[in-house]
Formats: sequence, C-alpha cells, structure tokens
Amino acid sequence: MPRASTLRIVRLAAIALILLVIVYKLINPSSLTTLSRAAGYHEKTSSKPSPAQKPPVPADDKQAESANEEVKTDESPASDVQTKTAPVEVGKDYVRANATFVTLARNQDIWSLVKSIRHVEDRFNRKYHYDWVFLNDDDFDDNFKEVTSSLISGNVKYGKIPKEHWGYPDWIDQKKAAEVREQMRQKQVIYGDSVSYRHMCRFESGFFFKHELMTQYKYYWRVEPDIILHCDIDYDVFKYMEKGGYDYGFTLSLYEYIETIPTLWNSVQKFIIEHPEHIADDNLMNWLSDDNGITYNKCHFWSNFEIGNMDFWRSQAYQDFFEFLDHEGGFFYERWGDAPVHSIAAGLFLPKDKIHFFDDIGYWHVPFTNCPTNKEDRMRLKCSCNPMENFIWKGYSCTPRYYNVMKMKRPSEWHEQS
Ligand SMILES: Nc1nc2c(ncn2[C@@H]2O[C@H](COP(=O)(O)OP(=O)(O)OP(=O)(O)O)[C@@H](O)[C@H]2O)c(=O)[nH]1
Ligand SMILES: *[C@@H]1O[C@H](CO)[C@@H](O)[C@H](O)[C@H]1NC(C)=O
Ligand SMILES: [Mg+2]
Repeated sequence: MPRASTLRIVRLAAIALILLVIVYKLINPSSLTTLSRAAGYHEKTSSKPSPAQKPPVPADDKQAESANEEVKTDESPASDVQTKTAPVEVGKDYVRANATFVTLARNQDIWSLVKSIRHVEDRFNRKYHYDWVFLNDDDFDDNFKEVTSSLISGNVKYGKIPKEHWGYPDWIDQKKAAEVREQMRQKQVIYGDSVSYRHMCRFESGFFFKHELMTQYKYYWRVEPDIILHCDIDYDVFKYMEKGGYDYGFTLSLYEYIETIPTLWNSVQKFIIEHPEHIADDNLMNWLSDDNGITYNKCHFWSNFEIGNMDFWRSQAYQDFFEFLDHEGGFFYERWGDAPVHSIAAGLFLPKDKIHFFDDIGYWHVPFTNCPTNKEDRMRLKCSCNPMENFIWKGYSCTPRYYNVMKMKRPSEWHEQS
C-alpha cells in the first residue's frame, strides 16, 4: 500500500517540524514573553509615556523601574504593529495615598455589588490595592464578607453604622414626616415614601466620614452597586487628588428633582447669612445659581460617584452646614439628597479650583453615562462605551455649564455628542 506509507511519512515529517518549532521557541528568549503571557503570568511592562494630560506617577512611587520590563506588542502584521502599554502593577514598596473605597450596602445588594467591584478592580485597583470599607446599618452576613473579600485586592473592612447616625434626630416630628411620605407617594416622587432612603441620604450627607473605620483615612472613592467603569484608569486617582490639591471629584452632574428639595435653597440662604465666614471667595455659586444666589438652578454633582477629601466634610464649615440643615428637618420633611447637599457645600465653601471633573473616568450608574468625549482618550483607555450615549453634553447635564463657569475649553467632539 504505497499511498498509505507516503502519507505516514508526510505525517511524521510534519510532527518533527512542529517539535522543532517548539524547541526553537523555548530556546529563543524573545518568544518567552508570548509563552509566559499565555501561561497567565502577570506582566510588568514599560510605560511609554502616554499622551495623557495626567501627570505620570513619579519615579519615587517605584512604578517606573526600568529593569525587567517588557513591551507588549500586538501580533498583527508587521506593517500594522501597535505598541501597547499594559497596566503597570505597583511594587510592594509603593506608597499609597491615605485613601479607601467606601460602599454603603445591605446584604441583599451583594450580587449587584460584585459587578461594581469587578469593574473597579479590573480597571483600577488590581494595580494599586487600595483598601475597601463596607458600611451597613445592619450586620453584614458571612456570604457578603466572603464574596466581597475574595474580589478585592486591598484590605477589606466591614462596619456597622451606630444608631445615632441612622435614625430620626429627636427634634423630628415623626407624624409630620409620615404625612409627607404619604403625600410624596401619591405624587409618585421617586423614593418619596421611603424611610430607609431618607436615613441613607442623611447618613451619606453627614456621617459616613465619621465612622470609626473611615476616620483613619483622608481620601475616599464612593462606589455603589450596579455601576460600570467603561475605561481603564491608568494612574493613581488618589495621588492625583493629593498632588492637585483637589477636595472633590465628580464624573456626572445634572438637575435635581425639585419635589425632593423645595425649601433646601431657602435654608442655604439662611445659612449663608448666619455664616458668611464659610463662603469661599472664588466659589462655584455661578454654577449653582443663574441669578447670583437668589434661586437654585438645581445643578448638582451626582454623588453615587465621588472621589473626595473627607477632611473637607470634617471641616468646621461643613460641620456647621450639616448641623444647620439637619435641624431644618428637610431630610425627613422633604427628601433632601446627599447629592445636592454635598454639591452646594463643595460649590460654596471650596474655591472652585479644588473641584475636579474626571472626564477620563468612563462611568455608568443607571441611567447616565460619562463616556470620554474624545476618541483618542477612548482608544488609549480601552473604553467600552458608546460615545453617542455620553451624557455630559446632553440637555439635562449641568457639565456644559460647569465648563462655562470654569472657562474650560470643550473637547473637540463635544458637539456631535450633544
Ligand atoms: N445598608 C444600607 N444601605 C443602603 C440602604 N439604602 C440604600 N443603601 C445604599 O446606599 C446607596 C444608594 O442607594 P441606591 O438604592 O443605589 O440609591 P440611588 O442610587 O439613588 O438609586 P438607584 O437608582 O436605585 O441606584 C447604595 O450604595 C445602596 O446600596 C439601606 O437601607 N441600608
Ligand atoms: C490619614 O488621614 C487621616 C484624616 O486626615 C488622619 O487622621 C491620619 O492620621 C492619616 N494617616 C496617615 C498615615 O497619614
Ligand atoms: Mg444607586
């Protein structure tokens, strides 16, 4: 059977050739990269300075060690080779900022929360290993702790909120509060009839930064269940806050439902008269008001995402402000949100250059998206968002107004996304 034996010889020759190639690959060091990557090893890659506006992490952060670095290149044809920079993982002796993630959650939020945690870890924290604090008005169960701690690359802490920080202050008339909730239910105001939502808003306004697990930190990043990070974050955002001297960072801003805060601005005006010393000279009043403070235009930073300096919330100015608002009763007699409360405080008590818009953090919380406006950023940061869904330039966003007040130049692609 000559045909069959020819076939066998051809097959043997093919196998020998494959073996030869494998041996060659093993000996040739330049191909080791490919092998180790295939084997799932964590690569240390050199960072070609990216065209980012962000300051690169400085050399003292031990990120820029030049030894043992490899450049990851695409396996595309030579004519179209793209040199890529993979995330640089920080070394053991990296000095982190004094910062933590913080999430307020209930045990039943776990499966919405794991998605958020994966986004934050995959896009940022796996490189930096910042701590994460979970707070709850109840005890966290073992499942919650086991699942969350398995996903987080930094230290994880679980805290119970003390009763004084989650409940009615004694000056609140609970009968009156219940009547308001019934009225709001009839008017179908979102969360209008919820007691727990009000405790949540009051806690986020006045107490999260006072929890004993939080007082040891300065900076925080608030993370809620069911959020998405659309893009890589290729620098340490906490260090960025520190170096830039920023106290408050946001991604989305919009108009508040007036039904939830009908008298908030009246209270703010009373406070300003009582405490003029707390108002910063170069503040953002013109972003909050179209008539220099007579009325509130309802603009606020969306507080489900916040990167901030808790020492600002702990400052005399904010402490006086929160205490004043708390006595006004609007957390219960209306439905004041922590978003307008934080925003008005940051806008009035901080000079405006202490607030930072993270235009490069692709973010989604139902129903709005911040998708970096310019294509160059979206490609560089491996964003997965549709730029046409970018909320930043749309009619209900307060960010165009922010650009005007800050006299910031709009990115070139803003118009087609408006
Ligand atoms: N422990 C605890 N956490 C809560 C409670 N209510 C809300 N939270 C948390 O507080 C944060 C804000 O609550 P959300 O329900 O997300 O409120 P929201 O973002 O205005 O509304 P959604 O569109 O539903 O996301 C989230 O991190 C929740 O997990 C509560 O009663 N107890
Ligand atoms: C971190 O910040 C908090 C709040 O400002 C401060 O009390 C604490 O001492 C700081 N820790 C370190 C290690 O600097
Ligand atoms: Mg939410």
